[in-house]
Amino acid sequence: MKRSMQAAEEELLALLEQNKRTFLSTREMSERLRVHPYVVYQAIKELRRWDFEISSEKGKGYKLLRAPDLLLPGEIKRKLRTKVFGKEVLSYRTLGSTNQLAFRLAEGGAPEGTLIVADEQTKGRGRMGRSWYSPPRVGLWMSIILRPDIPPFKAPGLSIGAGLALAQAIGHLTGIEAKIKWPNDCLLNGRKVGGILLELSAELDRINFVVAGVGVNVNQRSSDFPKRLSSLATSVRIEYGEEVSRMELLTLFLQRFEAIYKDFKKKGLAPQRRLIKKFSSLLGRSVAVRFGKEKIEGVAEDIDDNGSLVIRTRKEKRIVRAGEVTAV
Ligand code: BT5
Repeated sequence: MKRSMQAAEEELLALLEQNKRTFLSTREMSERLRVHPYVVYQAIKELRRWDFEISSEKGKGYKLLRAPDLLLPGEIKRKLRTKVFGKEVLSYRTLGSTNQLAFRLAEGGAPEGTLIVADEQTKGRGRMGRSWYSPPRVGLWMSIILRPDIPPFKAPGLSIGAGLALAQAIGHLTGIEAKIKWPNDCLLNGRKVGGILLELSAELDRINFVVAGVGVNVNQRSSDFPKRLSSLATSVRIEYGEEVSRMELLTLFLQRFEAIYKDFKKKGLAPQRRLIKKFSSLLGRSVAVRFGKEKIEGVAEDIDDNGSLVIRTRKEKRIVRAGEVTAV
């Protein structure tokens, strides 16, 4: 399995950053960090794998030349103002899917709030076997482990809660009004900028854990998207016109999501009602919803406290827990 960024590497990095003008020898670093020289050697190798440019000169040692824009665990923990989310952080250069790893870790007992981030995903997944395009360094590809004491049928509301947190975080950072599109999309100017994937381990009446996977296109240019996505997808940078800090967006999102999650466990989405209405791209519009083999048409009237969509058809009111919606 791939390795997460380790504490030794982050400590070494901090040392190199403090001494940007001078070379540091392996011996000096090993003494200052109180680790074996071999650990220093391995850590340098790993940092180079993460694209840190580190020059080395015989007899002199190592010097940091350039650091890439990364989401490192130590920095995330330092910047986050949360109580539970991100107290444990695992950060990977590349992973198949953060959700897949999070699920395995949760099965092994990882605590609530554990955050897994990857710079790139090679098998990023969407719902129903679809794939999620997750190229290196330009997006937020992350999963959070949650252990809410709620019945499983209430879990879909977490997807709306996460979508709302994301829309608010993007709005806060850029001033652009992002929208949530039931059940799991976040839109900027009508195009998909983010998606949520909830995966559940549950018994009939109780949840063991939920993995909340969140993908956000942050710094892609239009030309970075493959053709099949170019008319559907966008990034924060494309709409805002400037590169934005992934770290800042990550921390804003997690802080907001933690607050919504805390309320959600006690009262569902009720406390967010007003905001959901404000941010929703569908409410009040004529829509068609597909779920399984069924399709219904009507007006999207509301999102209830459990995150279900309430549709007013010509004959009746229908409550839909999951599905695909299109505006008609
Ligand atoms: C989603 O699925 O929107 C959920 C996406 C969740 C991704 C995160 S990333 C971190 C975590 N780890 C994972 O492995 N996944 C989660 P869905 O509603 O099924 O939408 C998938 C569809 O969105 C695809 O079929 C494409 O049409 C489109 N799509 C794929 N990649 C995209 C991207 N980067 N930006 C916008 N749209 C994309």
